[in-house]
Amino acid sequence: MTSATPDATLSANSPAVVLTIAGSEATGGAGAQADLKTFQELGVFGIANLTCIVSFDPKASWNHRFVPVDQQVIADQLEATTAAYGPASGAPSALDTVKIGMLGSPATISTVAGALQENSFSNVVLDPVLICKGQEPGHALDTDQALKAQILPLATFVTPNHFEAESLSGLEITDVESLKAAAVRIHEISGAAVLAKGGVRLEGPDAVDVFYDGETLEVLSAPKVGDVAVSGAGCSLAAAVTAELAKGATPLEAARTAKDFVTAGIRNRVASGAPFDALWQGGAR
Ligand code: PXL
Repeated sequence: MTSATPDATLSANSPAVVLTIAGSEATGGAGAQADLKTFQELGVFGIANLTCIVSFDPKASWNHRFVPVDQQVIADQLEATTAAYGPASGAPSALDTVKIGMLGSPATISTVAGALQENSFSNVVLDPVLICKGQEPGHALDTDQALKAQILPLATFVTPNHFEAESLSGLEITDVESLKAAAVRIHEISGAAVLAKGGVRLEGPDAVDVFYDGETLEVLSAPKVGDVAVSGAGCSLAAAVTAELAKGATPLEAARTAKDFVTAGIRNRVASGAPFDALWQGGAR
């Protein structure tokens, strides 16, 4: 097999290439499926390398049945993807932007941290999935600690929800002011741009998020659509940030576009028999 050589005729119309390293969520609301749909909708070429498979259990309160992908298989996927599209591949639109979703175990965190270190990507967007909606906080402290120690320092952009922002900052978040303080703290810890999400967890008529990158502190606000969380909102928000960064947006522009994308997707959500409806990535069409 011959290797790909740079081809100028490809460059004009060829999309940016982005990778999500994430879990499969079988019903298609969250995880890698939400990421790929978001990537397609925003006009980038999406790749998913799977870390785990989550299948909710309708016979047991929709609990999360979690199966990790074998470590060697995760490493193989990353090897194939970076060889095909990574900086060393010679591909004209090299893969430079990566999203990290659910990793799920300390072993997977080490495997993924190794791949991030080997391939200096310009943009590493971390959705620090500590727990999923409906799960109990603190069920996997070793995984949470490994994520903070090994992946957070490699992130350039991080999108914690209310619970994750409290966990990463060590601060209690009860209102917009404390959400701002948490975003600043998480930036200080990580050096990353931060989009901290209040979502439906903070009281008031608006779903409020806070962006902070060390210079600009901006409150992003949109009217709440109901008071119940929607599956895939966090994944799609981080995936939209990823797509926009890959297309050349600044972190603040990416955050604003992602917020609008998610708001439209929640307004046009898909009803589900699971406890949460699913965000529709085509909602802004
Ligand atoms: O929404 C967080 C999330 C991310 N990734 C996977 C999930 C979930 C929540 O269910 O299953 C694979």
